[in-house]
Formats: sequence, structure tokens, C-alpha cells
Amino acid sequence: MTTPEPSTEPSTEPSARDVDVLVTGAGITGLYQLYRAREAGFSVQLLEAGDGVGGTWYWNRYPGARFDSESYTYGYIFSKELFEEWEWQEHFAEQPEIEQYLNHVVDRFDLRRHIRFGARVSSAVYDEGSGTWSVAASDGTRFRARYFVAATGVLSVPYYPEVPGREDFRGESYHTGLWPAEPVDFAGKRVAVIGTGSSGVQVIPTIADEVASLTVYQRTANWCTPLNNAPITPDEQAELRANFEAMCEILDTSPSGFLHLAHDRAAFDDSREERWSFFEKMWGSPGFSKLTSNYSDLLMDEAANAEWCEFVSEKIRGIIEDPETAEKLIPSDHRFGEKRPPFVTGYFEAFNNPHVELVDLRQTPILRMTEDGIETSEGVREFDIVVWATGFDFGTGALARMGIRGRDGVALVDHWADGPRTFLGVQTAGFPNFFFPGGPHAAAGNNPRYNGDQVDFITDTLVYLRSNGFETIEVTSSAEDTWTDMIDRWATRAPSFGESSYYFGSNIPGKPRKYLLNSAGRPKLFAEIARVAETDYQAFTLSRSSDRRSAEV
Ligand code: NA7
Repeated sequence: MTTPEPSTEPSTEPSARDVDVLVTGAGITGLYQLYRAREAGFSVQLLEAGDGVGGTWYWNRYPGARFDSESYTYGYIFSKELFEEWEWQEHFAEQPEIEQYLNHVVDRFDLRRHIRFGARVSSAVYDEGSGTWSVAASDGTRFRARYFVAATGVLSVPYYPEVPGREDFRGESYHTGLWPAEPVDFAGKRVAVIGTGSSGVQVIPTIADEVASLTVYQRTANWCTPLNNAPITPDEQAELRANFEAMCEILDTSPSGFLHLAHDRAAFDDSREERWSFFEKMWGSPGFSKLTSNYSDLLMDEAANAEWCEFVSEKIRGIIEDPETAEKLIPSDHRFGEKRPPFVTGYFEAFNNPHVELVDLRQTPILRMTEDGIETSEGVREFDIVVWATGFDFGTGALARMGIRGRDGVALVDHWADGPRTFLGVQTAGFPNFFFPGGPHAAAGNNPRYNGDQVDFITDTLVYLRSNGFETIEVTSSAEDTWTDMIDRWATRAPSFGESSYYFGSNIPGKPRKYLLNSAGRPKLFAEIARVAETDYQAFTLSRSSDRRSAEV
């Protein structure tokens, strides 16, 4: 990682505007933070790099981009009125509907006037004297904020692999995570998609019928299972509204923020026949239930996991007509759940289309991009459009690029040189009054539920500080150590996400291999938050400006 230069401008620079809370990022977490802080009576400004709201759901507007958590469980549940008036059209909404929803939320709660678009934070420096953050954005605006909240997301910095000659390609080239606002015309084009993670497997079947030819460059096959999406019927809409409180209860007590209840049986409590019949039910179930409602020991018992993988492999072989292609699409290097499983609609079926072809990069690696296409060890293929579905600098990518410097001018990237260190995934020692909900160590499940918990905690904390006359808050190193050690311990619990997963940062050359999620789940987060309140914020150092002045004397 590189260390951005600090701003040399003084924090009292006349054009800097004062604000209680400066939020960065108009995604689901940042908008909720804006709403909560404003409702609590703070002055709030939100800076957003894009030209519209949505965050990840603004930039990832590639064809086929959609939720794979149920729409009504991913959207906000803080307002029953909002829930009742917004009718999601599908159980797993597509990107345009998601963007419309978030715009609706912004207008319904009159949040837009607090948002500045086209303002990418370029530096954020803590000023110890005043206990404030001096924040500069790419559009020239400057703010001095008491509290700085970076809600910049975990999937916001697209990753392009270092393929020689990438810039030489003269055709159209797009990254799924930086998709243009204008529609891309795929009709009759020769298209390549590189990458078969959750994004690639959504794009591929969506454009397959439109293109002249589609070549899929796969390095690692993933355990894809059906999303089983459907429109929400009028009866289901009525049911959702009638059961709002019950749904919230389940979501608020779910360890990973999903609606799907855990199964009460281990795999070998059942006979093989019963297991395969249950697997069939899982195959037909919606989204993440294949992970959360499958046999209780699926991720812990190797034999159980292997049998589910055998079942899924049989399904893949049953769908794909060409046996060689089928074998290439069956993962051979990881078990189900070791990497983030994608959920698909028509993905395997797309390969039955004669103009869709799979290139196995394990057999024929990419050597370089040429002006006209992609060269692998088997030769050059020419393309009109190349889609890079090659993932993100996950977890810490955005925070590392904002020029964040805390006490004594220490850069966040230096403090985190060996991987992120946090308490509750919201604060890090040496960076007073700085919070990062929805960042590293935040979630391992249905993200908005965890991130919302963090925003609630941050807002309650700001209110506590105000009520008790404190102006600065900084987590202690020992609280940070305890939480970070806990995160690392949970990360190695076999056989959850493997180290080959980008959840350890392993997709980015040179990035430290450190776990970036919180696999202890929300119960652990809730327990720690409760402890913070019970112990009067012992995990933090709180101070008033008079304390700081006396310390300086
Ligand atoms: P992912 O899941 O990180 O997938 C990236 C894909 O790109 C994956 O198939 C990678 O293969 C592939 N990749 C990366 N580098 C290369 C190179 N150099 N050559 C060929 N292929 C490469 O990102 P997504 O955008 O699909 O999904 C991110 C999240 O969005 C997902 O988890 C959901 O939360 C939604 P690899 O597996 O590394 O061999």
C-alpha cells in the first residue's frame, strides 16, 4: 500500500466548513448514518465520490447485478412506514430497482440536501489541538468535522489484475464495479468476460443471448447454486407487511442477519436418501439458505460438505450438455462455503449455447492483452468488448486511499500495515473521533444488518459524548488488541472461509493476509456493545477540550 501525503493546509483554513459529523459514502450504511446523526440533532454533511446515491449499488450497474440477500431483508427496517410504502418487485431485486429505492429513501427523509456528490475525499487529517478532522475532497471543498465517519464500503475499489498490455486493448473495456451510466451495447459483439465470482456469473447469463460470441475466462470454478428468484406476488406483499415485526425480530436475532432459520439436524442424523432429498430442497430454496439453513454441520464436517458438493456437482453435470465443460465448472480446489458462494440464474445453462465458450485459465493462462483481444498460451482471440469481473480490494481498499492520518500524523495505512486492527469494526487506536461502519471486521452475512448495528452504536456513542460533555473518543489499544485477536481466532475456525478467499485479502498482490470479516457474528457484537454501555465506555478514552488544554500546559 502507498501512503498518501498529508494535507499541508491548516485545519482552520477559512474556506473549511464546520460540521459535527462528516460522513463519506452515500451507500446503504452512509445514508443510514446521515439519517441517524441528523435525527439525533447533529449537523451532518455527507461527501460522495459518485454522482448519485447507492455506493456499491451505484457503481455496480452491470447487466444482471442484483441482491442475493432477500430485498426486504437488505433494505432498511428502521421505519415501518418506509417498509410499508416501498413494494420490492422481486425477492432479489436488480440494480435499477435498488438504486430507485435508495433515491426514494433519500428524498423521503429529505437527506439529499446534506449530500455533496462528485466529492471524493482526498485527505482526512486529525488535528489534536482542536480534536477535529480536517477533510478535503476532490472538488476542492474542505470541512472541519468533530467526527469523521467513513462509510466507504468493502467492495468499492475495483481490482484489475496486472495483465501485461491491459491498456493496449483498443476495444471497449469495462470493470463490473465501475460500470458506466450509459447502457453498453452488447448486441452482435464478440465479448470476453474475465472472472467468475459473484459478479461474473451474474453478467454472463444476462448478456449471453445478445452477443455474437461470449468467451468466459475462468481461473477458479465456484460453487454456484440457484438464486431461485421470483417476482413478489400481491399475496406475498401483503404477507410481508402483515409480518413486519416478526421479520424484524428474526433479522435482529439472526447471527448473520438473514431471514433463513438454521436447520436443527446434522448431516449424518439422516440416511443418505433423506440427505439427498433434503439437498434437493436446499437446491430449490432461495439464495443464502443453502448456506445458513443447510445441515448444521455442513461447514464443520468434511464428509457432510463433500456430500453436498457431490450433490451440486451432479446437478451441474445434469445441466451442462458438454461433459468437458461441466467438469471445468465444478470446483476442485475448495469446499462449499470456503469462498463466498455465488447464486445464479441460468448461469450453467448459458454454456449450452453454442456461441458461449469456457476458457480454463488453469490450462491456458492469459499471457497478455493485445490491441485486438486476449492472448493465452493457446493463442490470441479477438474481442470487441472485454468485461473485467475481477473483484475488489476488499475491506480496506477505500480506507487506504483517502489519506487518513490520525494522532501524531500517523497514516492509517501504516497503522494497518500488517492488516486492519479495530474494536467492533468501528474504531482504531490513534485515530480519535474516526469511525468506519461497514468496513473491515464488520460483517460476515447480510451486510446491512451488521452495518446498521454499527451505525446505531456510533450514533448512540455520539449522543453519549454530547450528553456527558465529552468531545473526543478513542479506543484503547488493549480493547483493539482483544477484538482483533478475537477476529483472527474466529477466522481460523475450520473450515470456514479459506485463506485463498479475498476475505483474507489474498486476491491483491502484496496485501497482508489478514481476515477482513467478523465471523463471530452479531451476538458477539451485541454483547460487546452492551459491555461498553455497562462499563461507561471503559474500552475508550474520552476527553473534553479542557482536558486537552491542561494536558498541553
Ligand atoms: P470476486 O468474487 O473477487 O471474483 C473475482 C473473479 O476474478 C474470480 O473469479 C477471480 O479468480 C478472477 N480473477 C482475479 N484475477 C484474475 C486474473 N489475473 N486472471 C483471471 N481471473 C482473475 O469478485 P466479484 O466482483 O465477482 O464479487 C465480489 C463480491 O460482490 C461478492 O463476494 C459479492 O459479495 C458481491 P480466482 O477465484 O481469484 O481464481
